Amino acid sequence: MDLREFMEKLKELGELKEIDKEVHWRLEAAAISTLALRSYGVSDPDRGAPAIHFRKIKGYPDGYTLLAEPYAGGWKKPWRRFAIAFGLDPNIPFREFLGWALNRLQSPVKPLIVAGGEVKEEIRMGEEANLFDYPWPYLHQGDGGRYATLDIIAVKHPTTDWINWSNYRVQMYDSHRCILNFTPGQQTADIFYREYEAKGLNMPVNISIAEPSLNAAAAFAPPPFVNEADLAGGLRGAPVELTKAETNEIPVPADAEHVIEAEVLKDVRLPEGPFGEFIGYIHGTHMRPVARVLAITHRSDPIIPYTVEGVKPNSSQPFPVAWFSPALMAGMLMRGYPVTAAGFHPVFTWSNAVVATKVPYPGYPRDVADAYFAFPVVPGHIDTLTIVDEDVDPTDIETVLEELALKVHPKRDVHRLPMGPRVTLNVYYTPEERKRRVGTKTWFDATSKRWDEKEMGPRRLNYEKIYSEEIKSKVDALADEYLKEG
Ligand SMILES: Cc1cc2nc3c(=O)[nH]c(=O)nc-3n(C[C@H](O)[C@H](O)[C@H](O)COP(=O)(O)O)c2cc1C
Ligand SMILES: [Mn+2]
Repeated sequence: MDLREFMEKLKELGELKEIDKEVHWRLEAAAISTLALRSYGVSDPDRGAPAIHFRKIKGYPDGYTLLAEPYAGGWKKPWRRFAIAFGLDPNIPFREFLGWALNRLQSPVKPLIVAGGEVKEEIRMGEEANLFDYPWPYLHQGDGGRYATLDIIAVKHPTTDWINWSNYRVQMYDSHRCILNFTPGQQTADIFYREYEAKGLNMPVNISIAEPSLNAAAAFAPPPFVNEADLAGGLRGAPVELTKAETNEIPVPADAEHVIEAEVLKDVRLPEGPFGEFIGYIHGTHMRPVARVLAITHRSDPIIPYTVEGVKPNSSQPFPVAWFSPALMAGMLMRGYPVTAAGFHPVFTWSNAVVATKVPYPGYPRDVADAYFAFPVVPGHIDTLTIVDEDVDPTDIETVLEELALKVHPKRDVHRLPMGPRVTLNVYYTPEERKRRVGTKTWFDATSKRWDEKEMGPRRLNYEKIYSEEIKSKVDALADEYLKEG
C-alpha cells in the first residue's frame, strides 16, 4: 500500500475530489478544505467531506501537490478512512474496528529492507536540499510558519535496536532548518533530550511523508522499545518496505512521497509556533529543538498531505479515536482489567478518555483509574477520564454525556489525583501552571454503582431491559405487522 493506492480507494468511493485550478499554499488550500469539512460535517456526519487533491499549487512545479484532510471522514465515525485504507467495511462499527486493530497490532510483522524505491526518484544533498522547494501549507491565520502535519518522524535509540516512529508537527523555519515540536514526556522527544543531547550528541532524524499504515503506527503509543514499523506491518498484514537513507543509519519507507534527512542539534532552541493547536485554540510559542537538513529525497511528483489542526472535523481528530483507543485498550487488557472498550469520543478529542468496563466488585473503577493514569504512554495528554458501564460505546457522545449527567454523584463520583499533565495546552491552564507543568487528573465514575458485594444499583431503563423475552417476541411480531416503515 502506498499513499496513491489509498487515494484510488477514496476516489472509487467518491471520497476524493481533485481540484486542478491553481490554489495558494498560503491559507487558501487550508480554508477550502476547512469549509468543505465544516459543511459536510453538518450534512453528512458519518461520511464527511471528500479529501481534496489540490493539483496545482501557486509557485510550485506541476506535480508538486497537496492532499487535504485524507483521514477526516465524518466527525461521528472518524475511524472510517482508516477502515477504507485497510480494506474493511467503511461503515464498520467502532467496537469491531477496535477489535480488528487490537488483533493486528498484536501480530507485528518485521519490515523488509529493499534497494532503492520511489522515494529516491529525486535526491538532493546538502545546499541543494531546500525545504521551501516544496509546497508546505500555511494553515491558520496567525501561525508562526508553514508546517508538515501528517508525517512520520524516525529516530534511533543510541544503544539498542529500537527505531521509534512518531507523528509530531514540523515547522519549516528557513530553507535548511526546521523546528521539531518535541513535547517532553513523549518517546521521540525523550530519546533526544535524555539519550542524545544530555550526552552532548546531535540526533539523526528522518521525517517522512507516506501512507496510512505508517501514519497510524506513528501515532499509536506502544511501550518503549517497540518498533512502530513492525506494528505498521501488522496493520497491513505484510512487511513495510524500507530502504537506506542517504545520510544516517535509519531506514526510510521505500515508497514514501518525501523524506527529509536531518540532524537535531544539541543545545539549540528556537521559538516554535504560534500554531492552531489540536486542543482547538491558537497558542503562543514554545522553545523547541532545531534540525538541520542534510538531504531531501522524494518522488518526482511528491504529494504532501496536511490537516488543519484544531478545527473540527479534521484529519488529526481521528487518530486518538482510531489509534490511541487500541493503545489504551491493549494496556488495560495487558494488566488484566476486564474493559470492553477504551477510547476517545470524536468531540472531546485528545482531552478526555472513556473506558467502558464490567464492574466486578464495588470500588473497582478506582483500580481502573489508578492503572490508567499510571500508564507510561497515552494519558500524558489527558486530564479527565470517564469510566462507563460495559455496554456504552465510548465514541457515542450522546450516551457518554447522558451517563455523565445521570450516573455521576456530584460529590462521591468526581475524583482528583494530584498528577502533573504532560501537555498543558488546554485553555483552562494559567500561564504559571503551563510553565511549571502542574495540574490535576480528574476521573468521573459514571458506572452503575454496586451498593454492596452482590446488589447492583438501578440500571438504565430501555426497551431491551424492561420487558421479558416473552413480551418482546409478541411485540416483535406485532411490530412487523403494524410498525414497518414505508
Ligand atoms: C496530526 C498529529 C500531530 C501531532 N503532533 C504532535 C506534536 O507536535 N508533538 C507531540 O508530542 N505529539 C504530537 N502528536 C501525538 C503523537 O504522535 C503521539 O503521542 C505518538 O504516540 C507519539 O509517539 P512517541 O511517544 O513514540 O514519540 C501528534 C499526533 C497527530 C496525529
Ligand atoms: Mn513510540
